[in-house]
Amino acid sequence: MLNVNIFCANVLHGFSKAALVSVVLLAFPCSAVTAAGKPNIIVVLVDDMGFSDVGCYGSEIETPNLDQLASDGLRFTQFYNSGRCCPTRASLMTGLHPHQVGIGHMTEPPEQSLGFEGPYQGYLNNECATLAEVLRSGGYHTLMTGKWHLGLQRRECWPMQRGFDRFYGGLSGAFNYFKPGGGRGMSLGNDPVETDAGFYATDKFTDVACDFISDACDTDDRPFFLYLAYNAPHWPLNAKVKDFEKYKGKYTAGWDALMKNRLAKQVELGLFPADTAAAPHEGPVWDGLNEKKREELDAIMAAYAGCIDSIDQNIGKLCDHLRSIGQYDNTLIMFLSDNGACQEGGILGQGSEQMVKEPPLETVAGVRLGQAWANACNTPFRLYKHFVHEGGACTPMIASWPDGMKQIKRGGFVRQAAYLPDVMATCLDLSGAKYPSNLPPCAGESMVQALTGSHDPIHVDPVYWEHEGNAAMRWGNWKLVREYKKPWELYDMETDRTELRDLSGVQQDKRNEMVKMWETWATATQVAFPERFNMYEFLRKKRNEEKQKKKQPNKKK
Ligand SMILES: [Ca+2]
Repeated sequence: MLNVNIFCANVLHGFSKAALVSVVLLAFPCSAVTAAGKPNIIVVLVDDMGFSDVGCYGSEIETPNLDQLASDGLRFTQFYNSGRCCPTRASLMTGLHPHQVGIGHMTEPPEQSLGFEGPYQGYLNNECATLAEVLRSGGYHTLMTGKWHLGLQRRECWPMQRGFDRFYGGLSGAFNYFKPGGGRGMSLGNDPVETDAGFYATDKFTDVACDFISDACDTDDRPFFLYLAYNAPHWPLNAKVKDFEKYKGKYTAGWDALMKNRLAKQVELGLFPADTAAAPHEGPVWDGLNEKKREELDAIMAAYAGCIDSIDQNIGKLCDHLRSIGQYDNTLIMFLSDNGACQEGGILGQGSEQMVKEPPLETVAGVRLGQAWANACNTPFRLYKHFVHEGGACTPMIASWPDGMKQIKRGGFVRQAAYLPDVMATCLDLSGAKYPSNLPPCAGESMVQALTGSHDPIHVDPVYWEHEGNAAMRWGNWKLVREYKKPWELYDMETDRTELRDLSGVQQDKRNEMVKMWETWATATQVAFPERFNMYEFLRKKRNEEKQKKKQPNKKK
């Protein structure tokens, strides 16, 4: 539990020490002071953004507002998500592993139910509590805008039924930024709503979030929890033309140059030691591509950069709003991405300048980043979305809370490893809310000590991941990791953050010990292994079987 003195100091900021003591003693029972001093909590989740894509993590993309947030707070150097949209949301929202809450692989698609129950059912089960449910019980207003993606077909899984007082956004996964459609529209509360002509998802989610915050603060003195889940920069990469134009022509030197510049900036920022070796780019060689292709690739990357620039503009708008109503200093803002940059869409992605300027609407078709750029966006790490190597599952994580961080030097780094369930543990710690005793225990540890200056490890016990057969475990500086059907690899993260020197051969005892531990965890967590469960493979098989049935005429006796 956070020290009550910090809360008292927050509430009574500006009073003399003597006055403070007498006010506390005379006017408030201490519990009331504690309640009034609880910080607001905002979790901003972005979608498919790579490790090196914001300025304060090495990017050339202009993100002055996120950089300011980092200057006002701390940046985590080893914060892990779950490598993919749905499992990350499931774990972030519940403080548990995705398999424990029914989203062991993905959320069922809008048009189709999977037809079974269990760890891979594809929607949030009742064996968990959401951040909103927990924080509401702790006296918070609970607000959400943006992408939900934890169960579309079942009303009982929607935000309003899972603890949120107010919701505006998309219940599904990917959607169009300008004109969502095709079964992937917007809802207000529980009701579908049309979008205006000027709709742009990133702007709208922020504007509505600011309105929700104002309404909550006008209602009473209770703190608020906001979950702001942008769909950007997920495909289709619907950048506004002005944001796209700002970056058009800046990527003509290709991915190797981008990686080199970003790593140099990361070293300069102090994120990584100077001798850090970046994982090599998987290719193809930029100069081997023809000029037209390179132009297209420049446009694709500029569209992606434009989407991130727009996120940053909106973070600026959100922070300005908080300042204008006097809530910025006592708000813990956590900013992170749900997985590494996204390679879906082929090696070279999809799209062109024309497609950016005349985007298809009411569809998820459009510009996609592709593997070669995604690889570079996760500099200096290996792999991308879907994987739990560092490029897939390590995210920028900025945490700002000026009132709570008064005693520390802000603008620096939290170098301890942490992961998604820690957000629930932190919220419990800060809010004093009770976690339901009839549910599986929260899988996270509170980050409050780390946020207030401690360098002690957040995790002493190991933490684990699995997503479509890709698997990992972190235990101190050791990381055990594998791709589906490939051998386990073992890395010393203290000396080899970029996973380039596999020690599984020379440290066989350590490898074997950790494999055994991972398997014990996986069995207890109902993870499908060694054969994975993959929802898309399952649906394909089901469709083929149905086709076969239709082909065979009914033989009557
Ligand atoms: Ca994602």
